[in-house]
Amino acid sequence: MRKRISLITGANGEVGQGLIRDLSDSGDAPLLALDIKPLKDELRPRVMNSIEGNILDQDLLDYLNSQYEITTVFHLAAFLSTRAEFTPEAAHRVNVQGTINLLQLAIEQSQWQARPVKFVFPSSLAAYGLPDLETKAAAPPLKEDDYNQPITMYGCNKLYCEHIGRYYANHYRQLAPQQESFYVDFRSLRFPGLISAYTVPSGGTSDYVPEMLHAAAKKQPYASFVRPDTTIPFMAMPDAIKSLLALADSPREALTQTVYNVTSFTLSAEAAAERVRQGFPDAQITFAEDRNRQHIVDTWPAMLDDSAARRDWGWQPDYDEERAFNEYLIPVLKEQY
Ligand code: AKB
Repeated sequence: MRKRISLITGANGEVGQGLIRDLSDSGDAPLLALDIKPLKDELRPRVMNSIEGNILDQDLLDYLNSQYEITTVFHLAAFLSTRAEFTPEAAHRVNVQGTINLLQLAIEQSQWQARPVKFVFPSSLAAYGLPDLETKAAAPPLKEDDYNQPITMYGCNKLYCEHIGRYYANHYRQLAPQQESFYVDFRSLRFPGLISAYTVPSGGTSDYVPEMLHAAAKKQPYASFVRPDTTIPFMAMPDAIKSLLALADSPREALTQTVYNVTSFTLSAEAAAERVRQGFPDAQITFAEDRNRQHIVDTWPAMLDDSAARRDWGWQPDYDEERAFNEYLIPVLKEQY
């Protein structure tokens, strides 16, 4: 007998850790955590099994296929946008081939279980690419199909994987004779920058806000790598987890598209620094622009239009800017350090 589980790849990342906490609290299907690094000790009791391994290792994925009945895949593993620019081809392998490997696993599981496996894929505002700052300043909140011209390997990978997921959901092996219509129930969210009170992300380009917060909580000075006026949307981690779970739980018939924007509040780097100073009056925040990372963030929209998610599956964030900083980030950080 194979064991029924939900598989989480990239389990040790900031979204993975939050998802493991929430899913294990709600007592849903047992969890199988997969990550290139060993799972944090405090999360181990929350999962049925944790595996240290690479999503490019086909033998490992074959082993998982033989051992488990996987009902849902939360495929979070990825090289983030800054890290991916140092080794773009390696990022492409992990972000694209890794995703195809997981989709293939999900297809085989769907066929074996005779029902579609759910595949939940976080995409990113990095899938957008605005041509210049004037266009960014004048743009309304962007819908999913606007300005899909990313300038990073990570953004290209996310945009492509949204499409490849749609292919696996609707058109896989469409020409095969007598092919039964097994498919993967692929659903994707486009996240803004995420801010967690528990973890500092690594290798992203929206990291300046979580980094300035955690540095202030640890009484360390911080130099932001983007200019004070740099503006993109953000979301507190509890809302990110809430949105992933809400999309995963939505009835298939309610979903009119494969990819949904979700967003909470728009914030400039200076406004973020001001929020941090209000919570930590000794915070030492300066600005030292890194031209290359600045250029990446300048192509990302200031606002996302998440009306499709609100309409189709009732998405609504719990944390606006005020609540995110004053009821979640600052109090939790004060307790932590
Ligand atoms: C990154 O900065 O690469 C990520 C993202 C915006 O998806 N946080």
